[in-house]
Amino acid sequence: MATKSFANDKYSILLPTYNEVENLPIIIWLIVKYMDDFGSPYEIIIIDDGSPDGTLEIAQKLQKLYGEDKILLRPREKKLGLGTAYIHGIKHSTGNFIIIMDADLSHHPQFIPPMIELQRKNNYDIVTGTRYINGGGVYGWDFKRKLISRGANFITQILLRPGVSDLTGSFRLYKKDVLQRLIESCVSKGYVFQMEMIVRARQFSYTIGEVPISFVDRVYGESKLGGSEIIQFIKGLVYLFATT
Ligand SMILES: Nc1nc2c(ncn2[C@@H]2O[C@H](COP(=O)(O)OP(=O)(O)O)[C@@H](O)[C@H]2O)c(=O)[nH]1
Ligand SMILES: [Mg+2]
Repeated sequence: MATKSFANDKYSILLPTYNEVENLPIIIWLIVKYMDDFGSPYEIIIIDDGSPDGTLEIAQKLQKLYGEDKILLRPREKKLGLGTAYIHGIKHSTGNFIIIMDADLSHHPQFIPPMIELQRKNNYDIVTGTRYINGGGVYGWDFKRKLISRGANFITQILLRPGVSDLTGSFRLYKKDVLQRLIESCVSKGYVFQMEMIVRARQFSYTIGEVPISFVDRVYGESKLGGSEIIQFIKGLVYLFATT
């Protein structure tokens, strides 16, 4: 068997931000530390949606500090939602792999190298971080939030049998062409979007690997999950159940 060379692989890390002024310098520092150590080429694309807290100004300072080849700024005028933020980021990416993660420090960059290694080992189309198997975990969430997340995963497992343990997580590595095709085929907005991506991936017979991650609730800033998101999720689930 010929060994595949990974020398041409480049990783585009998409960081959507809305009011992450405290978190951004730390997450960037950590990504740079772990990716420089790992040694593969990468870029970080920050998609800020007009955060009123000055996230973009901090991002500009970080760009000066780390360099324009490493940090790309692709801001938008106003808050247009996560789904379109990803599409916007992909458009400007130069890597053949895309990593999607939150900027609020819930997703620790230490898990990026194991995700890349697992992808390489099995040539997976997608590797997703999982909080729900083999040493993964959730820290800092109250009972209600844990119940919502577990409940959403549990119901989806029963209805759609996607064979992946964490459907609502958003810390993932994708082959770029795979992500593009998935995003084009997804209809939902909001939190259900992450789940639909996995369900569609199964439909297209993409292969998916899982890396256990510990998810830590944000310390700074506010979550954007509200009651309407839960309703949206249930609607999306019923839709997928009826159509896939
Ligand atoms: N660009 C952009 N980023 C967003 C938007 N909504 C949330 N984010 C970012 O997406 C990530 C996840 O959001 P968060 O509120 O932490 O969701 P939660 O972890 O599920 O509570 C964070 O990095 C946010 O700053 C948006 O409308 N536009
Ligand atoms: Mg968060």
